[in-house]
Amino acid sequence: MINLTRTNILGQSGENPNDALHWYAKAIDHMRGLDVRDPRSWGWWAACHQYEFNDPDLRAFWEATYTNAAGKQQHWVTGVKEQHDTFTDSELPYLAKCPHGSVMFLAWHRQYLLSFENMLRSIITQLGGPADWALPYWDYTTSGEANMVIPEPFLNEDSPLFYPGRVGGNYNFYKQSVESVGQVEFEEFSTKEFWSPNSVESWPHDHIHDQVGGAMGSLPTAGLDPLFYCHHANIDRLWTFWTGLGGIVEIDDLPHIRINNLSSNGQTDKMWLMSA
Ligand SMILES: [Cu+2]
Repeated sequence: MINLTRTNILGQSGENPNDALHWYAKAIDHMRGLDVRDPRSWGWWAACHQYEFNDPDLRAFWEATYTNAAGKQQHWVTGVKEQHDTFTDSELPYLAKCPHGSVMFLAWHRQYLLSFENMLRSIITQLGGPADWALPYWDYTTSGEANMVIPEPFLNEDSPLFYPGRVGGNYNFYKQSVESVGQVEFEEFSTKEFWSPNSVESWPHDHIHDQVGGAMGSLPTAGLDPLFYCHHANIDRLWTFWTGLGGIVEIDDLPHIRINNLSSNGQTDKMWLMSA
């Protein structure tokens, strides 16, 4: 069995083939060239989370361009048409599934990241990368000041890790983030009655989204920014920490409708597994 370990992006330049970040960038570069309806494309995974092609401001992120290695302007996501023409009816059940503000927030993103990571690993091994590749995480909580800004490799406009329109800033999240990983009941730790302060979803999750800004600042575009997946890898890591702290899990009194929604809404890993 292969051991898969997610690594901290701190100290990874993206230039060193021994770094997870290096192969992350290579996979992104490969995925960008594929049509949004291809489950191996960058756009598909962003759309799996959420999408919106009608609003002109949001659409601009889906239509952002970059200069490819040959010096030609190319779209990050190709194949975006009108809102109702982009995907077929059989594809729609797998898209726009992010359950923010619900008790499924952490679990859904955990499976989403795992499936995304498996997909990228299959691309990375095809590109000659390591068979034990795992998603690197952005630890703005415990790595000190250097990780509380947008990490350097993501700022290089020539890198596939770049995405236009980020606002930047300095996120002094250490104290608040660690405070949120406490011994509280799961729903309180996770969402605390939908977005109120001091749940892992509102702080640091939402604050990182808002303060990075650009595509990361809106739900229907967040998955377009390569930093998004490193952010969520850290949120998933906080959940693991919380579990290790002996977090109290009481699921008996959860409304059944939420659990039922998970399967009846098509929020299964069928498509993700098929595509991995
Ligand atoms: Cu989400």
